[in-house]
Order: sequence, then C-alpha cells, then structure tokens
Amino acid sequence: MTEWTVEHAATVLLDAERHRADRGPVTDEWPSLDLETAYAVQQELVRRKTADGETVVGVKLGLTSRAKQQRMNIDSPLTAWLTDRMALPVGAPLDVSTLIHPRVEPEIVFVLGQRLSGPGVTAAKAMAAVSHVYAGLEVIDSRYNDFRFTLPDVVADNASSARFVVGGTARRPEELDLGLEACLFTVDGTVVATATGAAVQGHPGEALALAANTLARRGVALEPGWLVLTGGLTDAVTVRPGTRVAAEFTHLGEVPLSCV
Ligand code: 0L1
Ligand code: MG
Repeated sequence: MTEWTVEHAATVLLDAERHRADRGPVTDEWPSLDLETAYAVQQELVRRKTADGETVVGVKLGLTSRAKQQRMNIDSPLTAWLTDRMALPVGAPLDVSTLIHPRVEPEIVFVLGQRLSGPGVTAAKAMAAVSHVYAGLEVIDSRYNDFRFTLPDVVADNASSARFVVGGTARRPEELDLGLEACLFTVDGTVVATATGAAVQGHPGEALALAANTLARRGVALEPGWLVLTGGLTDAVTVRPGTRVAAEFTHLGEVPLSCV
C-alpha cells in the first residue's frame, strides 16, 4: 500500500501534469490530507519546478468569486503560484494538446510596484502597492478527472494552474473604479458571461489583501514586480482546438486567445 506523504503527492501531481494524465482526487486515497499539508504539497511542487529552471513570477488567487465558488462547490478562496513557463504572450495560440482538459476564465491582474506583506493588510493598503492593472485570461487545467476535487485537493494541485495571458491596456489603479470595471467574456464572438470587478470579493483589492494576509501565515511576502491574478470573474469555459475566447473590459481593454 502507498504511504502518502507531501513528497509522494507532489510526485503524483507533477507526473499527471507532465504526462497529461488526469487522475482521481488525492483525498480519495489520502482522506486525512488537511489544508496546511495541502499547501506544503503545493510548496513542494513549486520547489521542484524552480529546481527544474522555472522562475516564480507571482501568485494567483482562486475561488474568489461566487460564480467560481458555486461551480466548484467550494466557498473558500485559495492562493497558488505562477511561474514564467505558464505565461503565454498576447497573440500566441494555446495548443490544447499540451494540456489535459483546459478551461479559460477572465481575470483582473495586478502588477506590484511595492513589497506587500501581511498580516493586517487592508484593501486600501493593498491597492497602494499596485503599480498597474491589466486584463487577463487564466487557463486552468486540473490534474483531477472532470475538475472534481475538494479544497485540499485543489490547493495541492497549485489551484489547477496551467497558463495565463496578461494584456489589454495598462492602467494605474487610481484611474479606475475597479469594482465597477465591467468584463464581457466571449467565446467565438458570443458573450457567454458578464461581471464587474466587484464579483471578486467585492473589489479585487480585497483579494490582493487576502493574498498578502494568508501568505504571511506561511512567511511569504508579495514582491515588487510580481503579477497577481485576482481570480476568475466568471465561470470558466472549456476550450478545444478552434475555440476563440476573449475578455473585453471597459477600460482595461481586450485580451483574446485562440486555441489550436
Ligand atoms: O480563478 C479561479 O477561481 C481559479 C480556481 C482554480 C480552481 C479551478 O477552478 O480549477
Ligand atoms: Mg483563475
């Protein structure tokens, strides 16, 4: 019988990612996996990725909107890591065959101008550390069959992270009312979902504060230059070769993505 450890769980999840082979949730076989241990698995995953040459470029929040929480049946936001190998330049196609069963969701993205370290970070303090705001798309690709997971499972799986695109029009945070910033999410030119920035924790700055405060419990500060994906504004859509998705924002501009 397999003895489940942080190291074994990291190996299993990295193998699933590398071989594009989805699997059952870790908690089916390791029911005592708790949240703290799941974050240790996530940390071990990113440690191995950086040992393999990837660079951490920021963090992402997940499950920050009701749309995402209801769809995934989990009501707690979470944090995970972004690396340089996940970045897709604007205009580059997404090769679906490199992933398992990708889904795409629109996001508001921050670039930090200053270090941000919890605890006690408020949304106002968080926004003061932001240098620019961008439009983004996140490509998620759970390593679990049918995106079926519990909170510890998805935390261990680095929150289904796979790819992200950051683009549109760079804005200074003071130029925008981010709670009211509207987003049309289109698939093949048809609007499939709409949201404003308020969908993310009432304001994306709240999500950033949440990231700073929760990461502080694990001794991590958000560094200048880091990207922060604040979480899917709407439910994600499944993409296939030929699918064209776009996030169209009122002031942040448009980020298109074509799948091949
Ligand atoms: O932005 C998000 O809410 C991503 C959540 C990651 C979990 C998932 O939906 O697979
Ligand atoms: Mg996301």
